[in-house]
Amino acid sequence: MKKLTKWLKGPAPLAALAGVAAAAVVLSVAELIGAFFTARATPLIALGSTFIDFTPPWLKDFAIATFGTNDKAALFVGMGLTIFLLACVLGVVAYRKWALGVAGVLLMGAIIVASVVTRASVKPVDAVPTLLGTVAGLIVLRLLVSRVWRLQSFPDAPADVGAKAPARPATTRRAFFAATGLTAAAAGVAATGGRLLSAARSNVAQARGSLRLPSPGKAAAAVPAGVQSAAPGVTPWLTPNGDFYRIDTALSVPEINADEWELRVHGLVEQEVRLTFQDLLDAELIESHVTLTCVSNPVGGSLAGNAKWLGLPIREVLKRARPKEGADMVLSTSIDGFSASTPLEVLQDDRDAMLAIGMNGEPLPLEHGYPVRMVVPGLYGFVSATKWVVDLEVTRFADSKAYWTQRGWSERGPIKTMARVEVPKSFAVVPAGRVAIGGTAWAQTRGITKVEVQIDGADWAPAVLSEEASVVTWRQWSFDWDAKPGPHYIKVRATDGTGEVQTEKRADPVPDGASGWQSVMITVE
Ligand SMILES: Nc1nc2c(c(=O)[nH]1)N[C@H]1C(S)=C(S)[C@@H](COP(=O)(O)O)O[C@H]1N2
Ligand SMILES: [Mo]
Repeated sequence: MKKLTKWLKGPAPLAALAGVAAAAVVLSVAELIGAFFTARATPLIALGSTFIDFTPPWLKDFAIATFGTNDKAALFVGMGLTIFLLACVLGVVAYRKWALGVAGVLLMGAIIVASVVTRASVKPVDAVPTLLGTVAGLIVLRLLVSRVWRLQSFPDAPADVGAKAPARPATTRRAFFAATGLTAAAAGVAATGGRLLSAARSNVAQARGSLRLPSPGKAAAAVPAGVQSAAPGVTPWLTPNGDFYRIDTALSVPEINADEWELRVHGLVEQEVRLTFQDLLDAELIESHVTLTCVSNPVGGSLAGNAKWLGLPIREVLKRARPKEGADMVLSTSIDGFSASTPLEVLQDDRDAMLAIGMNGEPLPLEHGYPVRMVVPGLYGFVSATKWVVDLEVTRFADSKAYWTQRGWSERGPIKTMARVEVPKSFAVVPAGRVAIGGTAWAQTRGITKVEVQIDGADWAPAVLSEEASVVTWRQWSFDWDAKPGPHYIKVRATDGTGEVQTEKRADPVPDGASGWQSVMITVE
């Protein structure tokens, strides 16, 4: 305790504060200058993205289970804390031994530069914001630390390196705090300015807003009336774009000019093909409702969404490229380096896998892949739904591994049959009498032919199925229940179009999707 008080009264907290102010300068100067460079090349985004790339499957799963789609916010908070602590340490080190402090800052700068230049589609000049930020941070660190050296209250402070002895004009704590405060304020202004500047310089959102989608050559099959569950409170059958789950590794949403977008189709093909956005607009497009599902979705989870997609069947593109004998996979890659391995035959059969440009009648939202993404019925997104797609390589599973496969997930990802209870919610308290139970089930490409409900371990009873729009969309259900007071357990399971009952066997999302029956506990009063 005594030690702590002594430490607090000493120079260390001031030096740590100097370190934090210097770190703020590094980041904010880089942010400001970064407005003129690739967005994904600013230190925080590049470091965070690199961290994500090194994330093992269990940690990704833990992050999604704990923070859901706020996992990115959680990452930023974690990074902020880490940087804060490192900055404190570097400040103290710089105070004690300036040369060591400089070495530490340069090392940090080098790490950030390495993480910037190794990002996909980032040019070496994109290191400039970080380099200038590091220089500015060093200057500020020097200015602030030298003030701590010159505080009279610390007579045993290290010598002011580089200053001509005995020039050590005294300064006051007040002057130190004023200088630090000023630095922090300037960093705040620079960071905000950088944000505003990059927002103003980006016109991709604007271009998307004024883009008019062509009408499809083949319209989507009519959606029958009655696809919606009869139970009130079940999610809408068609997911609005704003509510559609978002899962990706992109800390900063890639901004691609549709005019500059180009897809290269190459690898084991007779004919390399290049497609522009205009080629897509001019092509014979199709529209179709498809339910997307994330492999990380836990039993009963909400990482699934159903939308009407507009796009070009990938089959047509592959026809032009003519895959060679022996090819069995297409590796699709996005502008930011994510990749997915999709079986070649799945992209050639009649399930209408597509290069999508429209979602529910609008151009793709930026965070859902603008201007072009893949949509493949029946496969989890991690092996099929590449957003911001720019490259299709026809290859073989034996020769290439996709992003998540390199990180311990499966190389293929057919969607498992799943039924979910949405009302009543887990741990809900409901009045006795008639209770409407309801939810959604899916088994894309096989379809759902039965959903059954089991209450408190009694016999399985069939639920009422809502209309089926197609085998590649989810299907809703409802179940009327005469609820008696007390605690109750509701279980649900689905049967797919092949007659197979959803497995009871519990599996974690890693490596190829969660399985098991959802069980919901509720209380009836
Ligand atoms: N470029 C890119 N595309 C991606 C991903 C990604 O991380 N980067 N994630 C995939 C995963 S895991 C899923 S589940 C779907 C989610 O699509 P959505 O965000 O539009 O719902 O996108 C897929 N496409
Ligand atoms: Mo996913």
